[in-house]
Amino acid sequence: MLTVYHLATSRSDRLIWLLEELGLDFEVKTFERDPKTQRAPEEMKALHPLAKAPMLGDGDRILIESGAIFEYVLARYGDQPGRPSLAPKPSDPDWPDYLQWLHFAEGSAMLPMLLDHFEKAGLCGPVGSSPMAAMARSELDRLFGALDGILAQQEWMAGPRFTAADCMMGWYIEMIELRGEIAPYPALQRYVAKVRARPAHQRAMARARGGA
Ligand SMILES: N[C@@H](CCC(=O)N[C@@H](CS)C(=O)NCC(=O)O)C(=O)O
Repeated sequence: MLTVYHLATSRSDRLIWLLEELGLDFEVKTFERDPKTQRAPEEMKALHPLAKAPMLGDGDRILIESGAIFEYVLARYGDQPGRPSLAPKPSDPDWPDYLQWLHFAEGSAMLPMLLDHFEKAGLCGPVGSSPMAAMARSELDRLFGALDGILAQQEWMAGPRFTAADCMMGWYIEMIELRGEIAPYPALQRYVAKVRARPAHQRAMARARGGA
């Protein structure tokens, strides 16, 4: 049985979503953030010294790092009869974009969003005073505009069909909406609506928020 060690209100939403899309059996063990630091609680350190969410438990292995966990799940459990194929094959014309967006989500997209978040939370000195603020903002504006342009041309991140790259990037694009910054981007708005209409996404969010 696969176990998602899930930190409430975190990136681990997207792993629960992937497993729901694949129709796999799994359990979710939810941890609350430390109320003072907002960091992962001590109990997660007992599972993995880096205490990062998501963590995936499979037998006696515990893995961290979303992109690696996605590749692991898709390679080991994804390509089986009766399961939707969410990872294009290298011979598929969508494969390069799939691979790029699967890893872009954590490799590049998160950093400016986190910098902006920490800056707004006052962790970089008085709000608006850090040179990082302008850098993060201009990077985010460029990124949101680019994603909007891409999704104005195609249905999903890698092309015409939904792939695991949409679980990685879809969570990020939902963050744009949750931050109240999606209004200038009509294609991103349409994309979020499509993501939220997916039954697997709805089941996943119910589980991530504490349902079964
Ligand atoms: N790139 C990593 C980032 C992991 C990460 O920083 N996760 C956050 C949750 S959104 C976390 O565990 N924060 C708690 C902490 O660092 O103490 C991944 O995608 O798995």
